Amino acid sequence: MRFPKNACDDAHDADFDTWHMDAHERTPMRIRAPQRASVIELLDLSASRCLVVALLLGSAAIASAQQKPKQPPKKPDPMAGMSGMSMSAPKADSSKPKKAKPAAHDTMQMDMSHDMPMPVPMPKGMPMIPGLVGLTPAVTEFLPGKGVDPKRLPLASSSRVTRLKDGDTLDLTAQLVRRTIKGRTFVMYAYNGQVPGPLIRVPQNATITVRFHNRIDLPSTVHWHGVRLDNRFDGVPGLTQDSVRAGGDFTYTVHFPDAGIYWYHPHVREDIEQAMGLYGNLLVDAPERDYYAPANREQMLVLDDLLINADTLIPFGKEAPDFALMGRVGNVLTVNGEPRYGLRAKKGEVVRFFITNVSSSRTYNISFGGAPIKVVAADVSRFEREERVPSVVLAPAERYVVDVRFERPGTYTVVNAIQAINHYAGEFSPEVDTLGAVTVDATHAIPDYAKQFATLRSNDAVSRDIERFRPYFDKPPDKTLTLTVATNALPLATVQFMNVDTAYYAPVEWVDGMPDMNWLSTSKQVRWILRDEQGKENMDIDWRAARGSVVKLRIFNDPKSFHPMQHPIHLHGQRMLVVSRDGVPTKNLAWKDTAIIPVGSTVDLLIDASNPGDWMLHCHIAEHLGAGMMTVLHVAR
Ligand SMILES: [Cu+2]
Repeated sequence: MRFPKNACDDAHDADFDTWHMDAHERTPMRIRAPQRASVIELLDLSASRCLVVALLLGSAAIASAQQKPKQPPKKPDPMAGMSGMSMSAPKADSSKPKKAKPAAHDTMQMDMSHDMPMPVPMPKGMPMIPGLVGLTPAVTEFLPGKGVDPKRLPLASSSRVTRLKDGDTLDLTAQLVRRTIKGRTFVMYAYNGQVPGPLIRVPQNATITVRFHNRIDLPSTVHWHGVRLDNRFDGVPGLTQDSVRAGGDFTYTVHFPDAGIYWYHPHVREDIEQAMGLYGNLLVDAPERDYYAPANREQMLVLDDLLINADTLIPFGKEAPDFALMGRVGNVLTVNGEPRYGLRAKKGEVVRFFITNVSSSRTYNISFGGAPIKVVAADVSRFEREERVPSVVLAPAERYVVDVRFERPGTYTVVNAIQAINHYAGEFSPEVDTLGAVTVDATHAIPDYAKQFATLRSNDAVSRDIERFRPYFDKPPDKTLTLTVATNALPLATVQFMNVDTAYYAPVEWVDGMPDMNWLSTSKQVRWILRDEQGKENMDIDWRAARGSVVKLRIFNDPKSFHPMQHPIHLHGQRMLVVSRDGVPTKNLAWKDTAIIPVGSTVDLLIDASNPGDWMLHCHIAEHLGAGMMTVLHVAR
């Protein structure tokens, strides 16, 4: 299949030669505490046993009388692209979910007609809870390209750099592709046949035209994440445009006012489309040659996770997202679309990594085998001051730019080192997933940037830009949102379990410590909520700001909700500062478009509401967005 070529499409950038490095195998490394289970681990044999047991025992454990959820009144629906993305999840009593008695929640009847027999992979040593065995999510299963012969589809390739200049045009096609992951072949999605999609590299202040062609089997759009562009091209169906039907086209004009690392993805059923490969980076170059300190090389790291059971992908819910409680957390971690990342570097080399988390729900904590890390920039700007950090935490949709120096020859493992939680055992345990490795040879890097790397630069331009916002840092909030959840018709066992489980919680849940309960929950039963100070929720909130105003948004993540967990909150089309968390001011600021709100925390965000239009604010956990966790900030034109 050929795509129209434009401008410098496919112009290969030597700096990115190692984008998808090696096929040569390394021994997978996984370090864990003894006796501890990992969600990363696929449950192979025990999963199939679990299925057999599940099918045998299933119906016995099921309560009767499934209650059909009531439909709420019709409202403008930014997710109206397809039924499953509708925000019209049923409203249950959400006032104080934690105190609700289990009996107040309807129980779910097993409905075999939904044809989703696949059991969710459980981590080793973690049994399904008996009351859930045999249940399946109350949705029809969906996987891309039903009935399509994978052999007739193009094999996905790795991402290539597409350099565009002001005024250029790009054709971007979302299409079905064949991908082989760990020896198994799946039908998935890609932009222009590439996973990640083409790396669109543009100079700051460029305006480009993107002719989007939707050739997948779902409606879609393209959202230009973090870019403060014209509202008409923000890609939100029902709010800024109609969704692009399968086979349809839409032309976007994208203007890039800020340098840095951004990304593009669909805004329709992200839980399916983004998870199946529709994501790509936008790299915006500042005109200043010394915008960043010098580095020997640039690398993109796009972090994703896929949920695979034996030989198949775990199907998605057709009518509504499943995994609605804590989002779909994959068990195969990928970097740039591949299960293993590799890079060969020279001794003393300084590598600049542009890291993006495109996962549906997973938060990462990335480090480089002990190599020193300097954090340089975040979502929408550089930091006021460069800082040495031991690791980098990225919630879904966040980006960080880090410089790493590999001083000595040898192998440096790129790892995700986190605290796992087992909700059944009530235990936390350290877990380290190896994402890849940097192999450093004895040849010395030229030039040697040791001195520049050792220097922590101050970015005065960033501080000066922020200076005019400082008078607003301590003002009272203009808007307060509480993050919580309402449920209805969940399985009784889930309700009973969660009522006990919320006695302990982690500020951040790094893994899915309750995969079966999570899998069974769909957005028909779970509604995630942004609630304002007047008690209005999600799309009912009427939130307006004057153009050019500085809006203080306070977000509180209620630890007493039915299922407390962190939420990465993303605001479209504007930039914001995380000015404080739990009353502690942030000392070193960078402009952001996504901020993680840990459980129990209160985070103050200062929004530079300078871009007119209707802009979504939502949780970037794809299933939480699919379960209604969104509102709109209207900035007057
Ligand atoms: Cu969320």
